[in-house]
Amino acid sequence: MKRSLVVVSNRLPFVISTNENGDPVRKNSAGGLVTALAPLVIKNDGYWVGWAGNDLTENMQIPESDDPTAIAHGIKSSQIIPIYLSKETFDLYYNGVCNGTLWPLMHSLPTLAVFRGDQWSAYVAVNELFSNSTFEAVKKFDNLDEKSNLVWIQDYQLMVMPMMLRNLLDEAHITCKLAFFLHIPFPSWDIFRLNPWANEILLGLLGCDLIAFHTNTYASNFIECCFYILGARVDRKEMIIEYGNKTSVVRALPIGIPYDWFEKNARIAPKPFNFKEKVIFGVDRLDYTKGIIQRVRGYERFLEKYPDCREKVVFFQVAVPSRTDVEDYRNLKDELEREIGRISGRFATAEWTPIKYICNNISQFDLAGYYRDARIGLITPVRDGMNLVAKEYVACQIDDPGVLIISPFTGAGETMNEALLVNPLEQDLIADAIKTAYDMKYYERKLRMNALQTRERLFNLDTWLESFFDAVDMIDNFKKMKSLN
Ligand code: GDG
Repeated sequence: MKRSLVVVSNRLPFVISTNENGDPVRKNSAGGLVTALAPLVIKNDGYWVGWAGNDLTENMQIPESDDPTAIAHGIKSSQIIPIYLSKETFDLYYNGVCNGTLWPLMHSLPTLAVFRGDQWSAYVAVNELFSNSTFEAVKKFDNLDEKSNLVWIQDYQLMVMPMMLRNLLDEAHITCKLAFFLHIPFPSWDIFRLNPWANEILLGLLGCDLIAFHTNTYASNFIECCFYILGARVDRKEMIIEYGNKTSVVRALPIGIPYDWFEKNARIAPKPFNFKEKVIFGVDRLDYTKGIIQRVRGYERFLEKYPDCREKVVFFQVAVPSRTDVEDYRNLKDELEREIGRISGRFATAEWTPIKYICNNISQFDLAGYYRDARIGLITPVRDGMNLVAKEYVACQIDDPGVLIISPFTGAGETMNEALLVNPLEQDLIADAIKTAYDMKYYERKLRMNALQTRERLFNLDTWLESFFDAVDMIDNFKKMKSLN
């Protein structure tokens, strides 16, 4: 079924930069979200509202795509509604509130969060811009009375815009469902209430008909926050919230990966490692939530505790530079590099380096080869909404399967029960988990990996999209099921 659809996300599926003649060109973005949502916008002739980078100014035309291999190639410029932000506003909104306040708080690291009123005002103002632009996009729909009309808002950068948009749509008597997906964790009430703007965020989200999260834990944290902070009426069993005259349905809809793509490319990706040692592999955005420093120290403990394993393993960590405008992220990079240098200095021999480290982007195609050839996938965030890397590692274990070690403080860790689960904060446990994985016999690796693969193959990215649209189409039925107190 084709439906009228607007996707709203902080970033468009490409950034605009200017070529040597000063003309704007699209630079494609990769990543799970673009892979999932671009085909959806193309199929439905929908619109996409988002920011296209600092180079795009109001007098510029959005160019058409000149790269037929890009996932977003089929999205015409007429389907794009760009958001223009001054550098100063972007800094307050994105580096300030999104990365400096919400990111640490939502990952239950409140002491890293900075709360500043001027930044918050910019966040609200930017959300209003998004709301106004989305309203203009909705007005282009063929039928403004159609019940399947949908706006799908993505992630924590846009948490107050839903209620703004709901009010605009209601005043104009336009029929349109609003849905929201949060890609990061929703913390417990006790953490969330530390945010001085907690009420505004909850009220903003309650402008949606459907509010979806990766896990039941996040969904129930959100319901409890609405109950305790706003005093909303909630039905915990049916997962429905009523506040004023608005009713919202809450759901856990865990995201998956394009499984077949990874499995297929793992068969043809080039061989990345040319050493004989077993590879322990990690790849993450360089972010403090990913637990990279703790992981490196856990590996150090492994080398200390199991000296026989020295020179038989190499830990290969890829850290993708991220949010380099934010001081905490620059400090993290310095600290990580100091730790890697220290540990290498401590254990290296003339023939052997215990850690190899790349601080750069690598393509997902090449990554498929890294995953395939790593004996151990070591994925230990201190907190992570889902973590797609763990799922991608599993999909690429095509022949002699490796062992996944994962932190239970990730969305993925809640269901990947056949992996080795390890608390990322305890170095001894990381050391022991690496040893267990190192020693694990073929039949046990195969048994565990088969079970992990079966689940991820089934609950893949397409399944996620289907479950999302099933939930959207059931919203009106769900709302009737409430028995609120
Ligand atoms: C957020 C939430 C949630 C890896 N290296 C490069 C690269 N990758 C790809 C991986 C993977 C993705 O990036 C990373 O996904 P994660 O899930 O690990 O992490 P976040 O970026 O933090 O994503 C997270 C996710 O949203 C989805 O809802 O799982 O919890 O934090 O697909 O293959 N991509 C590019 N260059 C690289 O060098 N472009």
